[in-house]
Amino acid sequence: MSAAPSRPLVMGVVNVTPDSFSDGGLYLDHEAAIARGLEIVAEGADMVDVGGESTRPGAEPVPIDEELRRVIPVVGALASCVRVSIDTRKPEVAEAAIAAGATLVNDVSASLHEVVAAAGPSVGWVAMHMLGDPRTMQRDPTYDDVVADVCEFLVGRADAARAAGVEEVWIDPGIGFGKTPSHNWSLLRHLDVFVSTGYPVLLGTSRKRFLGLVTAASDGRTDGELAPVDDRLEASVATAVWAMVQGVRMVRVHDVRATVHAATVVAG
Ligand code: HH2
Repeated sequence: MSAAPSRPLVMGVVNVTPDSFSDGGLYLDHEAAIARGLEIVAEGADMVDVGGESTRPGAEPVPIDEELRRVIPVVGALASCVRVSIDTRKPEVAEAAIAAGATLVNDVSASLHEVVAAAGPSVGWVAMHMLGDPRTMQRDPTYDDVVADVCEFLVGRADAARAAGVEEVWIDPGIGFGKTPSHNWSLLRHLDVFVSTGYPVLLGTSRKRFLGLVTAASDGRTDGELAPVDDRLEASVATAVWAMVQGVRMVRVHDVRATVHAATVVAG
């Protein structure tokens, strides 16, 4: 594995699921998932994020055994050629993925820091903010001040992880996880608040619904229609650039090659 580049980092997504909002069903087969992982490494991904449970709004939880069956062979196969992160909310899956070679736990529940601490200093942790759980999170999400509330929550979780002994701690405001489009835009406009905490910031906007809305509006559709997920590349790269310019250190994306090009431009 090569040393980390000086540009902002790009985490490429491989969802080993039947139902993820963007790539659901494409990589459910282990061979297809591993091939996709290798493809995005060739495209320049610094890390591959392997997930076995969709967390899109309304998604039902996946049983532990099924999530393990989906992800562990993929983590094991990719870990010898790239840094692998495991996208999970389950301690059992995090532990098994670490044993298989994952060195980052991408935790959308921000609750697994003790599992990560027990794994020792070679394993890092991403604390992401989500309001409630995927089944209910988009039912009228409400905040006093979305930027302050989310940032306060994340710093509390990150401080707890550091106190427990986790050395590498990332924070992620969780775009689309219990947020209206207006909340998402507020968070994007104030990423500097998260950057100024001193914790490295990860951001995932890639192909998300709110970008489907602006893309459709930009095409002249004003009826709340969404652009299809495979027509959200420009909007996704635009938000990645926006984030990187504000100091976000890693973006989580489906379109790796275009985002690596953008990150290289941002680094100058
Ligand atoms: N978004 C998704 C999943 N995991 N992890 C972090 N840290 N940040 C994110 O914004 C984030 C995440 C949702 O995207 P995807 O995995 O493509 O979809 P699904 O949840 O339907 O599998």
